[in-house]
Amino acid sequence: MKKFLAAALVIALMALMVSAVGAAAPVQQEGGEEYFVQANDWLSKLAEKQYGNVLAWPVIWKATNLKAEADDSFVAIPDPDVIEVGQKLWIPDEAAAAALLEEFATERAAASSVGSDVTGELNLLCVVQLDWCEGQIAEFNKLYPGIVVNWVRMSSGESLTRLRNEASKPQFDVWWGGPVDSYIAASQEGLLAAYDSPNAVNLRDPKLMKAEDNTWFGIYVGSLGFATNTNYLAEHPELSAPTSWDDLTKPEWEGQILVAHPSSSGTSYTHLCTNVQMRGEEAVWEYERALSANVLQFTKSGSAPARFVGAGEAAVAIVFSHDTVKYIGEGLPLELSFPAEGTGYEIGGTAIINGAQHPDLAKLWVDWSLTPAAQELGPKFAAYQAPTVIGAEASRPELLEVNLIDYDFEYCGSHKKEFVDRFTTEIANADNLKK
Ligand code: S7P
Repeated sequence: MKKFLAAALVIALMALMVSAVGAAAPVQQEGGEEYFVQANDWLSKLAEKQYGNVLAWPVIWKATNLKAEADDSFVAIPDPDVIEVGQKLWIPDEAAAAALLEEFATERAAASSVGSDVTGELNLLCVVQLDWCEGQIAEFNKLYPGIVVNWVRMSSGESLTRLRNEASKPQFDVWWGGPVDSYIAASQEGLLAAYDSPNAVNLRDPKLMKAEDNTWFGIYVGSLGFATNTNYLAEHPELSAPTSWDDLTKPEWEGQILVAHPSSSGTSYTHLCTNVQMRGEEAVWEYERALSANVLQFTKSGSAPARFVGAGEAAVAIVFSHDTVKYIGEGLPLELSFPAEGTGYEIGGTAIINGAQHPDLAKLWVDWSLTPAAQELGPKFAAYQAPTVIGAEASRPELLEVNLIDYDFEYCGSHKKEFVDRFTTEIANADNLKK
């Protein structure tokens, strides 16, 4: 009996060890390894760790999807921006990854080898929603089929940090999307190249919508609002969707608010700088402290709160109104509302990176971004921001027909580091941000 118990214990221990290995450590196999997603992993981060190249993230995405076709212990990843803790990925080894990257590049070049004869590679840092990044690049490739666009999606603040870290050896050629506050900060730090785009004449309001020194250009406009879960409202008839910034600090929303962290997210920085301008540089911290008492969690990405609120994880998200419209279109139970006393708005930007390896192709991207044809593509990819150029019409004009404050982009851009640092030290640190 004793012997049997000892054997059973050994077997149980072995089983425990196997599952512990399966839960975290990579499982090496021929051509690559299995990897189980940990908290705060995302594909570009894994690609950087594994291959020293953030732009190699599609390798892990596509290799995992390929595995899932033949092996049902893998689950296909429909949206590369969403991977779950514990999910099994396939990480090809360096040789397999290099071969896959070459295969993708050849496929993309061959898929459209007609039309303009411009050829080369363009490294794009994309900040808007993933489907828009993908769609816009595919449309660019219809015009410039010989240009292979390598790209990665990052949140605004995260992309600014990346550009700062790479300043001496930039990996990206062009930055596309995200509020211009970050572009203004980047320009002041010498991270952006001036370019006198011939298409800047298309801008509706050049004084507001481009840098005086041509280091950035505005490509869309969007207002900040609240997204509230309608099921939650139905279950709590005493509540209604917030219509004031101060509503968010009321006790009935305790633990029910989601917003991103301003260090990583441009959306959240727009929220912070909106309140700085409305309340003043000192009173704002009192407000942010009261608000943070009701915040369930600060996320990394600005639009994620609307997705999570739509899934019922919390009741109210502070997000750009066009992102709420996108999620309502996808069937999430959300109601859009705005603070009646005034809300902030963004001008989304684009810029060429100082020291870009492919500046001529970056110029093509920027020129194209300032055409009505390029700007009217947004709704095709569920992006409902308003265009900045004459000749392109807003798909959802009502999103800007709200009480907008006179948002001072220069002021917010110049003070970005100071306000974000203060938020991080006094209100909430940026550890364990939820993607
Ligand atoms: O595409 C939607 C959008 O909301 O994404 C940008 C946003 O800043 C990126 O997300 P983060 O908040 O995570 O930085 C906006 O510019 C854009 O309108």
